Amino acid sequence: MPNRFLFLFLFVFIIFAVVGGVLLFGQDAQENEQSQNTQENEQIQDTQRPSTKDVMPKDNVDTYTVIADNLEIPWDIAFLPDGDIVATERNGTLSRIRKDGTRIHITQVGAHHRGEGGLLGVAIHPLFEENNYIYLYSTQQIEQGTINRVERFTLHDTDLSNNKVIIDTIPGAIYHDGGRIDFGPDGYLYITTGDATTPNISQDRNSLAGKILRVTDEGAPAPNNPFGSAIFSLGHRNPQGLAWDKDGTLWSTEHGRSGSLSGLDEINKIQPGTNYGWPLLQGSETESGFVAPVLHSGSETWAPASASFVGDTLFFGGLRGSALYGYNIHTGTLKKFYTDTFGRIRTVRYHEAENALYITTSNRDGRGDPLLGDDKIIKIPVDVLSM
Ligand SMILES: [Ca+2]
Repeated sequence: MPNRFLFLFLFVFIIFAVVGGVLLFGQDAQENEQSQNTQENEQIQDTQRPSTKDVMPKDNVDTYTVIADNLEIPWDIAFLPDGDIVATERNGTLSRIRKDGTRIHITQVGAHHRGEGGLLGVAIHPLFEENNYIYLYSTQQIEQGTINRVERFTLHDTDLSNNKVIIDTIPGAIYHDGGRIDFGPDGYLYITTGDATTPNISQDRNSLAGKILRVTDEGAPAPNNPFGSAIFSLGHRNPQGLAWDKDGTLWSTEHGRSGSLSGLDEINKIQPGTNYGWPLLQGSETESGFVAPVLHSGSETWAPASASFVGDTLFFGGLRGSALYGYNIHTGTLKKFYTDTFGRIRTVRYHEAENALYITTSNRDGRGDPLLGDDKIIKIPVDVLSM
């Protein structure tokens, strides 16, 4: 019965095609799917794979304060000079949280909220007290397709106005939209962009995707950028965290590959003009002209999000890892705090005057199990985090 064989052949072919498709294009799965110890993963692991120490801060119950709750996928927060907090939610909500916890709706930013896109990063100008400048990163749907954009506004109390586009048409997609923005110690604005599900674009110096960008507060390429464009570094998959150590060196967290081979999340030390490998090199694979991460997660998946330095420790949120991670850049120790306590953790911002970390949960993004009152902004005193 040749028809039967043909059917069987077609069936097997379709199964292989589907599995192959998931491996190649399962971008969404980075935070979602269970990783497997496949042969390929075993081969790629090496000395850089950390041994994660699980640490529960002493007297866990009293170690934190919920600053705000019932948010929907808070994506980023920033501290205003007067002590208030500005928070973005991915659906476009921008709000201001007073020191007493009162939350005031500023506006609904027109953003294309789909998949990992929407209203993402927020940054406050270092001279906010003089110019009231605030910067927002959002996904937009335009005639040519999905893009990401950084805009500058002025914020007077809860009045947002004077919109100016700083950088436009960063390639966007349903996944891998980058989105973190922050001012560096050099006074320039740094922007992370994802590969927008087109991996090779990260190697293309003519594209803003899969990069870390550096621009002036007006959006022009920073004067001493390596290629005379907005690009600061390249070869990134989906960098999500930006933080500067006390020497002023930039560090970034980045999501590794997804699908059933999920893992190889990275911590990179960022130097101008440097190529971090994606999609040509992964894990600690090396080749002349590329730089491997300082640390990667091996077959584990952290799905690392926003990051902040406290002394020598780079703290970062883990989405899939459902923990607050601390990596000491001098000792090389990686510790996990509050594992499975708050669920998925996205934002981590250090408040120097309070010596506290502010973190946000991301349990309502369709990939977690919302807890009572989710999502939340939570304050953790640094003293309870023993590094
Ligand atoms: Ca890399």
